[in-house]
Amino acid sequence: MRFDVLTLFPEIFSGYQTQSLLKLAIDRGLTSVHLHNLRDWAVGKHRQVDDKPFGGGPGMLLMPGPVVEAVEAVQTADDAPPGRLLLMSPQGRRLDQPFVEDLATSERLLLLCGRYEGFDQRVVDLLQPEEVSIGDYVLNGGEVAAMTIIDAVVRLVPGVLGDETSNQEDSFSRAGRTLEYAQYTRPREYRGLEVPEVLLSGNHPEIAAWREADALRRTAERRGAAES
Ligand code: 6GU
Repeated sequence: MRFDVLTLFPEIFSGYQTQSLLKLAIDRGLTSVHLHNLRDWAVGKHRQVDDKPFGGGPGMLLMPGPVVEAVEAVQTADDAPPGRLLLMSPQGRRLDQPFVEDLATSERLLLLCGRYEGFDQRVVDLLQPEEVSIGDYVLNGGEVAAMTIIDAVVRLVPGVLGDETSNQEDSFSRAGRTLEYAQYTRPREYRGLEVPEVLLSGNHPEIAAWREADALRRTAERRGAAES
């Protein structure tokens, strides 16, 4: 799985790339992340990438030229498949686990990050990206959203998680897409709070039933009724 990130601030990704599960995936040869600075496609003495909106209004917009040319150059740079182009935008399709699972089937994702007040509309009209939002709140730029998408997708790449079953038990991944059940480790008692007896029983059908019930209860409590 290959990720290409197009951003004005590639350095935001440096710690993430070298410190996380992503690094393990890169080291295992299961994924690669290629960072591209949009400013490399800017022209003129000032390498300008943004300008004021026609018609007035606050903030600055990313100009179409550097963005469109950057995407075209990156998409055709080598013999990698052109991939799916995602544009980070609070107006996009909201990310959830089914969407993440769908993205994880792709061989290559291109993540286009904006800053300031967004992109000139012609970026969208020409490139026809899939616009993606990570939730209904406003970020200062798409970088944190792109990192979120990479983080969620990379853990679904086969071989990235040590234990292949571990993501199937996570919140939103289980059958019915409930929240995850409560979990306990040692000690058996801590400050008067005891681990539920059933989890110590060794009775696996009973443990599975307790977990299912706990997941449903938590989901109903926190999110309204579970889906299934
Ligand atoms: Cl993808 N970008 C920005 N700027 N804000 C957001 C977002 C993306 N998703 C939620 N808020």
